[in-house]
Amino acid sequence: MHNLSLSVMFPAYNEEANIKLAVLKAIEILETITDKFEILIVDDGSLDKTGQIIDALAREDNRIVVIHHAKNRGYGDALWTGINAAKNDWFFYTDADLQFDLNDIQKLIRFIPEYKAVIGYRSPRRDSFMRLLNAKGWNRLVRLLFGLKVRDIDCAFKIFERVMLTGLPLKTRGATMSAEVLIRLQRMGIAWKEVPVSHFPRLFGSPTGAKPAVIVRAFRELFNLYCIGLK
Ligand SMILES: Nc1nc2c(ncn2[C@@H]2O[C@H](COP(=O)(O)OP(=O)(O)O)[C@@H](O)[C@H]2O)c(=O)[nH]1
Ligand SMILES: [Mg+2]
Repeated sequence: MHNLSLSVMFPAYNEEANIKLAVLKAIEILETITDKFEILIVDDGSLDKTGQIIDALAREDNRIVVIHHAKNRGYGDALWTGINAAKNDWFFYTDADLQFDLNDIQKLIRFIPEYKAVIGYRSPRRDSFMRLLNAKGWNRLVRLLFGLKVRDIDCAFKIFERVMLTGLPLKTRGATMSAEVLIRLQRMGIAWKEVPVSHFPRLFGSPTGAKPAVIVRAFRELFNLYCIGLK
């Protein structure tokens, strides 16, 4: 599928130890897949050298687009910035921390355009026991409140038809956005395909997904969503 029109996005927050390799690997793999791709990196107010590193990468390669948030605004907000800046037909996003193998994108692409969304699930997920426990609780809660049936809500390895995403009236801007996207698609009757993807322990930098502030915001946004009945 060498004419696949693809936008690949990395949200990045303090990933100076990972981002360059993540992007260079992505380019190497994407070049074998399609002639029409762009890479968007949204630097969400990083305090380390992430911003400088990605600016330098973008200067060398015009397929790389960099967006900086002046301050840290959160995972979902960075994702939303990326979704709206993307120009190609299919929007794929993943993490900038090298916990995924971008080669697995092939496993997702196989199911488009038949499916408008193809989403990975980490099999097995290589995170700490506590993270796995938290994730299990979170998945159960979202299923209970919204009836969302999906194996791994927060797996950052998903591809969507871009215009379908830009059309969603998303209310959340924190980590809950991953859940909100899927809840809305499920309610719209959009079928997706779930595909197992490899996952690796984080070797450099530190995870922020389990920071208390991130968790508190996620619960607040989830309950707000529940209260408004997701309109
Ligand atoms: N935009 C944005 N990205 C973030 C933030 N925190 C983490 N990230 C990025 O999101 C991805 C996953 O973060 P990580 O902390 O590894 O979460 P985990 O894999 O769930 O433990 C990485 O690419 C991070 O750079 C944030 O506050 N804003
Ligand atoms: Mg991670």
